[in-house]
Amino acid sequence: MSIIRNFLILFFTISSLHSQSFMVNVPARQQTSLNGKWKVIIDPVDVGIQKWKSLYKDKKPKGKSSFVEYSFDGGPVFDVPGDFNSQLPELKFYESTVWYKKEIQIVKKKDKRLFLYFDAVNYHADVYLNSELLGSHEGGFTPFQFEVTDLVKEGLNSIIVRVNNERQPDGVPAMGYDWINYGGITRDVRLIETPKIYIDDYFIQLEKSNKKHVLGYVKINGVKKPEKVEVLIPEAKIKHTVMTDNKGYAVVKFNNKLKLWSPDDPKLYKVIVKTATDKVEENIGFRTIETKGEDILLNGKSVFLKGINFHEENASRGNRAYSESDALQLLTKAKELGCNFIRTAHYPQNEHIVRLAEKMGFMLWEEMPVFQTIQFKNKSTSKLIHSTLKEMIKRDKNRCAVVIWSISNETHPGKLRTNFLSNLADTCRGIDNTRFVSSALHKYKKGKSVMTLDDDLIEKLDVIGLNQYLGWYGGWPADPKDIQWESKYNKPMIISEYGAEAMYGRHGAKDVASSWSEEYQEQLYKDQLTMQKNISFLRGTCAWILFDFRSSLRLHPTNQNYWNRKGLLSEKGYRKKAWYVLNDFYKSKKE
Ligand code: GCB
Repeated sequence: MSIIRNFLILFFTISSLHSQSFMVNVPARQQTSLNGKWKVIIDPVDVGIQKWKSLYKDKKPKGKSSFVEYSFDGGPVFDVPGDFNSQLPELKFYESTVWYKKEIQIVKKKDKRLFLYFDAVNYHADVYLNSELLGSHEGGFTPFQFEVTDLVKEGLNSIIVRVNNERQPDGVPAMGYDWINYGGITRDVRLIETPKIYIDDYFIQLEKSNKKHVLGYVKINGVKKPEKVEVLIPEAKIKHTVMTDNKGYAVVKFNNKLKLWSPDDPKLYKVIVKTATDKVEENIGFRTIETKGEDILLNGKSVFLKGINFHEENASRGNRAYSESDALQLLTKAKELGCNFIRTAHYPQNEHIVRLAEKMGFMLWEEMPVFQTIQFKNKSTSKLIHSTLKEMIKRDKNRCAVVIWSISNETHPGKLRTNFLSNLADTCRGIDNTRFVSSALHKYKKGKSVMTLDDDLIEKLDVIGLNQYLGWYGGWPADPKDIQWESKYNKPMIISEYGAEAMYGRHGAKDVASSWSEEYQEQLYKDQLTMQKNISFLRGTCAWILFDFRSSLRLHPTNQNYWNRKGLLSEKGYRKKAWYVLNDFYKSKKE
């Protein structure tokens, strides 16, 4: 069975077409939402992809002696966007294939182009239009699109998507990760209409370390000769006009004293990008972020990042977060905690979160799903990591709130990994040098009371990220107030994770980890803050984690029951005692 399966996967990988690179700023585009109800077929052994089954053909019986052993009619209907795991009880931990189908009426327009655009599908998507394969996309947290201008029919069209979320050893992430592998069409789906020549991409941000100079580019799709492009910021009276080259590319650069974005004053300007045939607009902020020795400077001023981690999950519903109101719920709690910084662990989260975070005044650490056991030596994994990095940066590079691109989480030090991630850091800077490159590391030399940073990858990072669970995994090696941290790197460090599990409402001994009590977690936060006070190069912390979250790794029947209980809030949003410890600290800590 597995030989046949591997063959089929190979066959489809070779024969399938890839999705196209997507356009930026889709919320601003003329579009028809394809969200809503989609008919589905649950395919636990992935039989629908086999040639003799060809489920995407959506066959109907013809004549008296014919029958078909599947049908989209009469089966379940799922919400899109939405993970499939939470839409039927029997799919709670499901990791295989679900086929989705939606029919749409299309009126073709002569001067327009049409794109089928998926904000994200977890994990592997094969997309069919009227039973023909448009292409495939791998990776659960970034957008992809297909141009369908010449492929759609006048009238009724059918879209079928095979979604498979089976974890793969060579996938990104790979096998073991501490969250629910929510599969499905987890984010918005859109049919986007553009003019023949349209604005495909632009990068409009301040040049690195320069508070007055905007430096970027615009790319126009569909041009055969130079096109005029205007970048307008009406409030600042900016009208910048450039000509593209023959391929539609133009450098954008101008000087202006714009008011700078910061968490205290998250100023955004309406920016309009215009050509003879197309126009898009969105709110963009401007700021600088740089390091100076062990300091982080935002707009030239030293800043401490008061952070929290969260997953893209609505904990009270127990499913993937997908809407603006989900984003608001997460971000409101982070505000109440006193944060100015969020690590959107462990993958690029949806645009609702990123855009709203910027509006509400949070700096963001955005991370690649390169997690622990990733297979760096595998060629296809390497290719996928690089394409995901490009997709992440492409989508969010105009969000000034994003101050850190994190290239990985807790990968095991070694020559291969360090070389790979060093190259990835270079690639990342090559695409966007206006932000920090970081990584959440987890290996350091543990002495009795002296902890020493020691990971070759740090040489390649602007800011050190460190996950350390002193007091939880392995207990405290010494009294927290006596623990010293040493670094030879002369770089700022952010503690990207620390924490402990506690059941909301459970009370017990503050020095017994297995009590799973609020008191133990509360004491751990006090001890961590005592220890952290002595780290001279610490410029930010990111507690793990805002809400309790669902995880298939957490098996204890009474303490966990498939939940990771490290939340400062229970899944219902009730505050545990540790919340108040961190809240007091953030309130008293100057930025
Ligand atoms: C980690 C991981 C995170 C886990 C967390 C934990 O180091 O980065 O994904 O959820 O620890 O709770 O153990």
